[in-house]
Amino acid sequence: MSRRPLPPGQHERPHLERFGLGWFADRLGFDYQTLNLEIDGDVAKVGCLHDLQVLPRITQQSDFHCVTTWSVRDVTWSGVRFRDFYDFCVARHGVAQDVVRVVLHGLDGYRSALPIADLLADDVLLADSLEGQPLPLAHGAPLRLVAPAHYGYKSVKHLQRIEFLREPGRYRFAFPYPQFIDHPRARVALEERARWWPAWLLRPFYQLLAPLARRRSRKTLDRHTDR
Ligand SMILES: Nc1nc2c(c(=O)[nH]1)N[C@H]1C(S)=C(S)[C@@H](COP(=O)(O)O)O[C@H]1N2
Ligand SMILES: [Mo]
Repeated sequence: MSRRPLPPGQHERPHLERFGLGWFADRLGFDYQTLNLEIDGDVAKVGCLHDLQVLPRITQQSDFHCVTTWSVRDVTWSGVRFRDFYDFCVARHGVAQDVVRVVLHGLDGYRSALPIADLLADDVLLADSLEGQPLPLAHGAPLRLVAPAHYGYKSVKHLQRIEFLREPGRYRFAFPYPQFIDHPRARVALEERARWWPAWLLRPFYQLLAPLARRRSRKTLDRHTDR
């Protein structure tokens, strides 16, 4: 396997395990079998996407980096490029020309956002498959974002709604978590872990929290069927 060095402050874990913010870990009671992806915000025509078949499919391997300092190498995802989805939304829903930010909402109530420019990168996917299998509930069924150059908290799972915004000010990070933990770009290579706070200060703090979050995610998943 590849031996490219991991980004600053990251250590390797052997495989992807369900992980997330504690507040949302218990909220797995939604229907994850059917895709009902709302497209709204600054668009001419609000709508809902039920399948991705209209878009070209790709498979891609990438490393996954969580802000709490763990990374997994060579994860294989399939789905559609966000860029192709965006072109579709421009044509079908009339996304405003001057959209700057996109908010991604999960069925568990989680949300995060990225600048549109970051989402149009080659390696950003809307994934419905992991390691050749349909995306399991554990990892974001029915559909999730995968943005490998950004910390995992931008890769929103269980997508329910994609909101295109002209003004970034209208967005607030997943309540009740403080806004400062959500860096507007969260680029892994630049160690943009959070706003204002230096990465060296956050590393040990996050490292301490990671096992707790992992345990909570695993426990709640055990109460639901598909893994
Ligand atoms: N809907 C939703 N998406 C989410 C989260 C969450 O709690 N809810 N957690 C984020 C975080 S912090 C990480 S590291 C990744 C973990 O992805 P995984 O569960 O597939 O390992 O999902 C991200 N997307
Ligand atoms: Mo994370």
